[in-house]
Amino acid sequence: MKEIIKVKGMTCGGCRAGVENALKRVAGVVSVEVSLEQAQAAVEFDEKKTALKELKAAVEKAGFTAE
Ligand SMILES: [Cu+2]
Repeated sequence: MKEIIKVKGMTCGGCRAGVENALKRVAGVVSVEVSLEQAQAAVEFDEKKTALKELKAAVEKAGFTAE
């Protein structure tokens, strides 16, 4: 399935890459597209292996706010 996560706190390409890498490291994530301009991450994942809650936790752990 695919979900859009609102990400607060990204200010540059480094932040964008940080969020992207944090999400890609989560088992079950198929693809990640992070937009700095739109302050969001589009994540495609296998819902049998992970959940939206876990994806948001990964973003938070990377130092950003996920909504
Ligand atoms: Cu940055």
